[in-house]
Amino acid sequence: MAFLQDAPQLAHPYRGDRLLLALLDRALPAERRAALDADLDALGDYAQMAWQRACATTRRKPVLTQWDAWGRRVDRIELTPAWQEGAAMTTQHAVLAAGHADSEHARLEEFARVYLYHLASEFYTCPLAMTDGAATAIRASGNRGLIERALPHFLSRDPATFWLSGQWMTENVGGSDVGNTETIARQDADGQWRLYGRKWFSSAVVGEAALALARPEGSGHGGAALALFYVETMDGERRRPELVIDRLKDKLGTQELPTAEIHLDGLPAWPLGELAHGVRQVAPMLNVTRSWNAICAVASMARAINLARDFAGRRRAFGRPLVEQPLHAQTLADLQAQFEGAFALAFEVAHLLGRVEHGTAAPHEAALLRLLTPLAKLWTGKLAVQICSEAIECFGGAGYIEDTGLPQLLRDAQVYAIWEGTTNVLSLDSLRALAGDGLGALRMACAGWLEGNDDMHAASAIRQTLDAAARWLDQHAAARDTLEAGARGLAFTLARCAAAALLARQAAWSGRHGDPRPAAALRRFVGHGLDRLVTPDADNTALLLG
Ligand code: MFK
Repeated sequence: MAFLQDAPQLAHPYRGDRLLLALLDRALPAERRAALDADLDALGDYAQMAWQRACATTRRKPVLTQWDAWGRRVDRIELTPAWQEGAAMTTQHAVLAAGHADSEHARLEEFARVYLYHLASEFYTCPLAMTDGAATAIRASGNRGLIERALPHFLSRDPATFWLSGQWMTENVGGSDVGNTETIARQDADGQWRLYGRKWFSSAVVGEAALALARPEGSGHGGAALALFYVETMDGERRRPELVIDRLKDKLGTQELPTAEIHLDGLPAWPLGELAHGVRQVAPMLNVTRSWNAICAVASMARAINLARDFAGRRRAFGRPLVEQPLHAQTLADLQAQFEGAFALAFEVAHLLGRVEHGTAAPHEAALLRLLTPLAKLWTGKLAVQICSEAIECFGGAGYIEDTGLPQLLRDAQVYAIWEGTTNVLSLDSLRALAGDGLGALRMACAGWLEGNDDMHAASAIRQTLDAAARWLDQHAAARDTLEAGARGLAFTLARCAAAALLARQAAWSGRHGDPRPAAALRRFVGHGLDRLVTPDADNTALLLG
């Protein structure tokens, strides 16, 4: 028999993930750490099973049937197995409920679950993120009626009572610029608000509720005139007739996720708060879903590296395993160092979110969270594509073949840079955060994270780069177009500085526990450079686009 190559084997996503284990050991009190173990172990088992199942079955997409045989409109969506298992997995392992528990560690404990569940869930985590965001925005609104009505469902630990919520913002006229929203909210004779319009990307159409932006009839143009509404989609077992599914999207990736185009034709709706400033009211939701986006992006990196590293031990070329080939080993180590930085930043956002929500954060940390959330989202979104691309190249031609399961990693990763705001939209959002005291908060935080660090080269590189970023901001603060043109470079620079300082904190802790690997990751990460600042040249840009 001719040579047959062994397939890569997925190491246990929880028990084999030294980063997650070390983070939880460092950050959590012993009793909380121990209580978390059973859920994480089970989610890791599920992830391993789901990977084997995906490798052994032909992939399917959800199917929309709009009409039954007798001409009735039914809009029935048949879901893939992981989606059918989603409510049970979510509630059994308290994926959402954990994040709203009464503890400063609640969000960290939630996002550890999300990290393990995400890929196995086949992006069921997308509507989960929106449900989590909806719970957060409704709580922030202080609307007692909606809090009592919706949160017990969104945070349920029982699949029979669990509800998913969507986030209906995007319309044909605006994905980024939602201030153009055309959906109208009209009050009927009984005082009931009803929504009329078309939503262009609805990823939780199988859910039971949604938060939707709409323009109350007669209010003006622009974002400030929008209001935020809560809607329910079901009437008992049937989808409400005022919600019409036009079609499912045919997407590059996330193909198990039934993303729909929908029409609202008088769907009953309830305002969360005042009938204006809907974008401000939906912001708590956006910041939560952007945190999910960052954690899910690092989950994709972890999966790609997990498989590429396993394969490097199984595959021989030119007389030895790939892992013993100096250039291949160098490539894998570079991926590992970038991943460790991204992991540290994404999970810091998660932990910080819980501490800010719980009221135990230091005074500067609310501004820090406001800045780190877009930074983590935009940087991890881009890095996930790079890492997944490089990792599938580590398999040579096999990485390009569908039924290895590897191309899907890259196709799916592309969504992280687009969902919840593109890299540029998030870079501009980081300018909003910097207009407050974001940079001061970041500098203070980095100083704290560097305490106990003994890598003087790394510490000096971080400080010098933060100084350069501060000078860049001062220099361009008054020239809005220049500031915006350079916003992406600034955001990447700040994200890399934060990640390096967080790696230094982890390296100091791990060093005391006998593990030198985080210190090695820090050296390599800083070696790749922190400064990504650019000096925008408007004349040059105009010539190139002319
Ligand atoms: C598995 C992974 C999980 C991921 C789940 C993915 C689900 C994906 C499905 C989707 O729905 S994707 C679509 C997501 N769409 C977006 O994310 C919209 C992208 N566009 C933006 O984020 C724009 O920046 C934005 C719409 C917010 C701009 O709108 P405006 O109206 O031009 O904003 P403006 O006037 O600057 O801000 C309005 C208010 O909101 C201001 O407050 P004030 O009214 O008090 O002045 C802002 O400060 C505030 N604001 C804006 N962004 C904020 C924020 N506040 C806090 N945090 C933010 N991020």
